[in-house]
Amino acid sequence: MSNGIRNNWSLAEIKDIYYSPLLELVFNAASLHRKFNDTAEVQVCTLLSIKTGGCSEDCAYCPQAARYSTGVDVQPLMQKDEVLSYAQKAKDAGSTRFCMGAAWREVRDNRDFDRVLDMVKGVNEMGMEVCCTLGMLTEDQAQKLADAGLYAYNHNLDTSKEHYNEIITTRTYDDRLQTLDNVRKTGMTVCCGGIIGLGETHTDRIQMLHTLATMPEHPESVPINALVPIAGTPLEHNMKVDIWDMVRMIATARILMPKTMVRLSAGRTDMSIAEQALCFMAGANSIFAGDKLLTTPNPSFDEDNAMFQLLGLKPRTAFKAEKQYLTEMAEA
Ligand code: SAM
Ligand code: DTB
Ligand code: SF4
Repeated sequence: MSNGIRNNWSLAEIKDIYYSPLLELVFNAASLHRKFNDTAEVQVCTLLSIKTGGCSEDCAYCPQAARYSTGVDVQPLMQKDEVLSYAQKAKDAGSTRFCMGAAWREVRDNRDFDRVLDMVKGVNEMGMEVCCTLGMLTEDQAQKLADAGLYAYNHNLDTSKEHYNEIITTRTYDDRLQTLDNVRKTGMTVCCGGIIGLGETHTDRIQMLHTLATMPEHPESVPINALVPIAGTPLEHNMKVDIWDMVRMIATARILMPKTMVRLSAGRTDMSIAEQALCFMAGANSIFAGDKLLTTPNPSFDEDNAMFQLLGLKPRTAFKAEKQYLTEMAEA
């Protein structure tokens, strides 16, 4: 707590922050952001779906769940060389983190996993922070990924424990927490956040933030996704997420977890530059770049470059936290 990072937030405290007057909330978040981070910097991550569609889970928002007809073509696991050439393109376009996603319920110990381990090694050797999101992991599988050079593992809570069963029934919240624990034990960084617009209440959002902010170590990155409603899924007619809800969520996350990378994730194609600027002001300091997320559209590199120029933002360099740590150690 001496470094200003707290893991003992109460629900009542979070509620007070979340419901504070909006401009006051943004000002407080922006002030803390300035204190803890370089506010001109935004981490640019690129996503690639390395195995698309045909997933056995029933996540009500997801275009890749086999049980909904969403028009997503099922694709087998990509070849390593093809993935590495995407990673190189992303690096050339200014991304410093490359995240590979698979529409799997969980990792299985088979040749596909061995191929993913090879991809992780390859991207790591290119000097990018490499991240995967592959579903549930055992501790042993997490260790194999860490040994291959995986920098971060993404596994979202998506919503509150209370609302979880309304969205997913094929696995439990505790399964999710167990995977996060397995990742943490290996020393890899944790990327864990959620989605707003699933039909949850404000209390659900507060509860999810409470779960994240009271973990023994805060996730190093917290993606905040706005639901991208997908035709054919149970949530296809959900209302568009209000930008003020997005700003409130980001600002609250920033205050609770001041050093965490808060990622303005899915939903940017529906936001103006002015709306995204408000999110950066409220403490967002990471985005997914490239014209596709996993299966849905995202602003192009060119559009984002123009936005960065306009707002005076610059991409964060790779492995910055580690470099800072080494400098501090050398100076101590
Ligand atoms: N299958 C793995 C899993 O579920 O952990 C990894 C891939 S999964 C697509 C990664 C995350 O994408 C989900 O946890 C969810 O937060 C997000 N996501 C999926 N569909 C979305 C949508 N339609 N709108 C917003 N976020 C979405
Ligand atoms: C995260 O929180 N959002 C990203 C990433 N982690 C894997 C995924 C968003 C997916 C949006 C729907 C799609 O493109 O399929
Ligand atoms: Fe499968 Fe992940 Fe989509 Fe759920 S979110 S259906 S686990 S790909």
